[in-house]
Amino acid sequence: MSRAIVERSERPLGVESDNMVWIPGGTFRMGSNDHYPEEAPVHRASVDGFWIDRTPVTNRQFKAFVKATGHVTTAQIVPDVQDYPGARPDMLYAGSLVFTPPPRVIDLRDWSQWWSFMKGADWRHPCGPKSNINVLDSHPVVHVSFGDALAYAKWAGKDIPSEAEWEFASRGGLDGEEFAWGKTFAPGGAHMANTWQGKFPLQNLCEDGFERTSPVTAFPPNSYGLYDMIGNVWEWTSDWWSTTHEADAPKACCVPVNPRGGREDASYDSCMTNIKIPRKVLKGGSHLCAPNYCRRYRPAARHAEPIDTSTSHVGFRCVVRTPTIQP
Ligand SMILES: [Ca+2]
Ligand SMILES: [Ca+2]
Repeated sequence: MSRAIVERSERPLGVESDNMVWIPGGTFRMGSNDHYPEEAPVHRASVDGFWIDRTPVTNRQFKAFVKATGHVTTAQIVPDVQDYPGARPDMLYAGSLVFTPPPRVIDLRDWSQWWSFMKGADWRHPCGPKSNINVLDSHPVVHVSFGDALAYAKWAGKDIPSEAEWEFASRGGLDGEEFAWGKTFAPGGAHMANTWQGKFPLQNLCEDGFERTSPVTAFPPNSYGLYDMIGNVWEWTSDWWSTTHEADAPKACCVPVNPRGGREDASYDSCMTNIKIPRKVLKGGSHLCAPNYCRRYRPAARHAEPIDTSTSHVGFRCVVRTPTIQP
């Protein structure tokens, strides 16, 4: 299982943390033809080797970053009306999207029933102004926009993974498999990731032990030794959103190397005509992914997120692409 893991003996320049894993480069089948249309078509992609954080960035780590830099997150800043033409003035306050189970659901397509833009919700107050992270040091940081994630990465001497890097790492060498751990969602009945059991969004059975986020090593790692690639929190990638993947290359020689996703100007939400915020690709699903609503607890799954948006179920992890030091 650990054949592909190179640890402490070969550390890249500039990386001081032990909490990264070397992912050898390779060619893999990216995407899936068996689920949502945005995951198709399956196509070959190649990535060079890179280091990736073993876990999502935790509250403990983000706290150190904020302490060192004084960084103020997007959720803590009152939005500028010029950036949001047509927005209601009473909605322009500092806050973030918090999952709030509704008393009933009329239409599962209307996510505003369970997402509330809550004043005072931010990374230190994940469930709103009266909540805190006092016992959540080892949980993933949430309520971070793409800019917040990138600022952390730069401070740490790292970067945000591309979608191809993220998906390659999440597969753990199990090329083309449905799940990051193999063919079966819960092998032998064991939960391999923090997802949602029961009928979303009204009934959370918590059979995996967690209603919301979980400590980042609570579930088994994949074959590369990476925790929480699937579930717990969605993770930012640096690629602009595209509604489908490119077609598979006709010949092996033409397989894209280190592909970088779509174009910024094609990433906008076509349903939002007055506000143009580009969108990045999120990967891995979260603790809110449920069989009846969002079966995105798979490496191929992807989701579009505006770069200024933060929520209680989105976090990130970082990569480093510098070569290794030869021992
Ligand atoms: Ca759960
Ligand atoms: Ca995750």
